[in-house]
Amino acid sequence: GGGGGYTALGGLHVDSPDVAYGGDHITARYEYRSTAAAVDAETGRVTATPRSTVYHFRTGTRVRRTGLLQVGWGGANGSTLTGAIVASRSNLTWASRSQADHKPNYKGSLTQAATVRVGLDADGAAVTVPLRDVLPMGTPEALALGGWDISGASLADAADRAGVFEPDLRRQLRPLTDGMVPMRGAYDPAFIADNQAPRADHVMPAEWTKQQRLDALREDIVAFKAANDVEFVVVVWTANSERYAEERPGLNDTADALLAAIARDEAEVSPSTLYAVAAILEGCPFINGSPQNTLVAGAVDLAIRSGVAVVGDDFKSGQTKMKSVLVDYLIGCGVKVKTMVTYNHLGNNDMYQLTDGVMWKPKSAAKSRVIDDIVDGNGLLYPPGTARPDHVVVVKYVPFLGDSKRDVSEYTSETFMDAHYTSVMHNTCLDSALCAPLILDLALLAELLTRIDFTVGNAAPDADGAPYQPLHPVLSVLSFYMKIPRTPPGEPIVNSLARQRAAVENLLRATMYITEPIG
Ligand code: NAI
Ligand code: DG6
Repeated sequence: GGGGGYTALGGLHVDSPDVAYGGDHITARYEYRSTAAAVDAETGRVTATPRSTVYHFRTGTRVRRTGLLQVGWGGANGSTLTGAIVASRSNLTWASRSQADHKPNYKGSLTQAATVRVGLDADGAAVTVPLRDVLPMGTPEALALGGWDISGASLADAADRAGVFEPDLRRQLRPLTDGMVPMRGAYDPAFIADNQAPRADHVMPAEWTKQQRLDALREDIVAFKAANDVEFVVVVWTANSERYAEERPGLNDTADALLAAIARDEAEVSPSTLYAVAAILEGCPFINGSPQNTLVAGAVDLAIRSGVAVVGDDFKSGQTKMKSVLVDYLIGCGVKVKTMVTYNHLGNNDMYQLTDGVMWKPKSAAKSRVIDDIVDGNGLLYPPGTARPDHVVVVKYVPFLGDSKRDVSEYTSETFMDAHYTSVMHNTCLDSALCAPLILDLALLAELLTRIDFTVGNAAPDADGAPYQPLHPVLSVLSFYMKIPRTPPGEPIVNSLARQRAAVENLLRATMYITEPIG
């Protein structure tokens, strides 16, 4: 390519015999080129055989009127995303100490603020389009907003409590968000830290059984849909990190076992699993933004059986995201990472509840398992059976800092002739400003991805080929957003952020037969 590049904002039309724009659908025939690698067990020699698979994609063009139900709506993430969308709907502007006229925006969101390269124009300049323009996608402002919380604070009070937005913005948001009150939460003190008890003033009656709670959550979803005239709802868990629930055969290993466990009021069915089951039974994609095992095998089984999308686990927002870039860079350059010593300190309610050692366990595990495939992919630096990087993860609660998260990381590596190479990084950002755009993307992309179906093979379905099928309910294509990505059974996990981003982009490109390589 030649002269620079620019972003075109007028939409995208693909002019190809392989792409057809119908009334309700866009269909595309896509040739996917890959390579089969056969390794000779004795010599280790690899035989690479290029192969080509034809896919036919079909994307519904009508964006459904969509609602976003956040579990933990009155938390820092929930109130921050809500405030941003409400501010944008009302074109609010606000002042900070350093700037008089901030305008609402969605920086940090892949769908709203990132671009995709389409190709070169006649002058050799690279043309990009907003990622949201590749396929018909919903807008943040059109999302109907709601959710549950165990705290009865309105979204105006919740934003004050979170202390994320500037006071000027919170003052202007108040009349617009004071009437937004979460639905009462399914609270079980056995699953979150005791230090959350003082805020649990808005909960389902303690004597209710799990089945009653599940039924009530399902009724909440139905009522929300009717009240907001929405036809599609995405449910996102952005409530506190819970402890792990016990997993055992007969309790939660299959869909039937899990439903039976709820019916007999088993203590080990967590609140988050109840929300997940309610969402799945109501046909709503469920996204688990925290690290606990909400999506027990039985919940995943239920999702697959019901054909309802699930995404997990734990939003990958800050330090972990950076780790999956930096380690990829170092190892990708042939540098052997030996130690990663990483610290977080912040003072929001999420961190307060993680001071409980039991609740910290799942978070600690999630933060520690984020580079596995990057290390496994370099058997020169890390031969099988040899030591992996020594990875230390420390977090501390520092109330004065509120939502402002400090992340300090030190990576010590070996490079040429074993010279030591040490890299130190310090990031500061509002924890919720890192996370809110991820929740937004997940809601919009879940709506889009459940409008895409496909078939494999040369014959188009309308020419008696195989019928279209939806994407697998475990939406691993959204791994970009998750610390420990969930994948369909047998599918490997990808941790590298670049590869995860490419997966989103490649799927969108494939549905439109855009063949320009990413770069
Ligand atoms: P927060 O503590 O401000 O909000 C959580 C909300 O959940 C609270 O309002 C609480 O009352 C509510 N809640 C607790 N149990 C509930 C239940 N059973 N039903 C309904 N509501 C319930 O926390 P924040 O900062 O908003 O984070 C939310 C979650 O997102 C946490 O689990 C956190 O670990 C996770 N997360 C956050 C990231 C970030 O960058 N901010 C990144 C990765 C994960
Ligand atoms: C303690 O680090 C608080 C956590 O909730 C994190 O803010 C969250 O998990 C994000 O983690 P990370 O590692 O992506 O910054």
